Amino acid sequence: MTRRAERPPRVLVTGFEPFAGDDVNPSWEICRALPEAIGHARVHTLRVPVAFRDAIEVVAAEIDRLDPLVVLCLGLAGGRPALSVERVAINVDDARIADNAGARPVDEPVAAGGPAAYFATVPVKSMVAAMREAEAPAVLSNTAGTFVCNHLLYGVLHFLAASGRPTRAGFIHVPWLESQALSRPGEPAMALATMVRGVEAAIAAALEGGPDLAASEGALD
Ligand code: PCA
Repeated sequence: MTRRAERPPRVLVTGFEPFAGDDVNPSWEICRALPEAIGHARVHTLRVPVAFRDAIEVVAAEIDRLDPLVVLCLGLAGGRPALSVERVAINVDDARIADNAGARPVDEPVAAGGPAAYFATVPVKSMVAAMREAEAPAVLSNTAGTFVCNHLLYGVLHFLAASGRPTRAGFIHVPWLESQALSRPGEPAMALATMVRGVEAAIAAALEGGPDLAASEGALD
């Protein structure tokens, strides 16, 4: 009798194309710098358009193709000083600027009739702790904003809930790259190597599974 070799688990990591006039997006630069494997999992990366609807469609199609254990989406949050693991996605699009396809929805639901919010299904506090352990400044964030990043996290969680897949999904917002901060004096930035180290540690923690760490990361504001 021949035994079929166990297929290694997969992790899908997505990054966004540049937007808002920038020529680089650190979220995709991180994807490009990740190793081919983290622990036992093979790493697959995907570059996602900064476009409402399309962003969800391309990631959902890749989830269907790969059947990953974990999906981790990355996006830029210029002005934040640390890697921010998002706890929640809300069912609203409220765009301050147009997306790369020219769409600028105001107070539209991501999914009509969907729940008001979804919690990320990765262990967010374990991920924050793992990133700090790897000496990458990290925080837990309670808002992913109301632009394409929140839209994508909500859409992926909504898609996974409907599909019944056990895939866990989460989102990390990242700061400006140091090169981007040169033209933005006083703005916080982080070296690409630090971001990559932190994201690798977060992925390893997300792949471990198990219950989340019961440590307070609460905020008063
Ligand atoms: N950041 C934007 C969308 C793409 C990106 O990298 C956001 O935070 O919504």
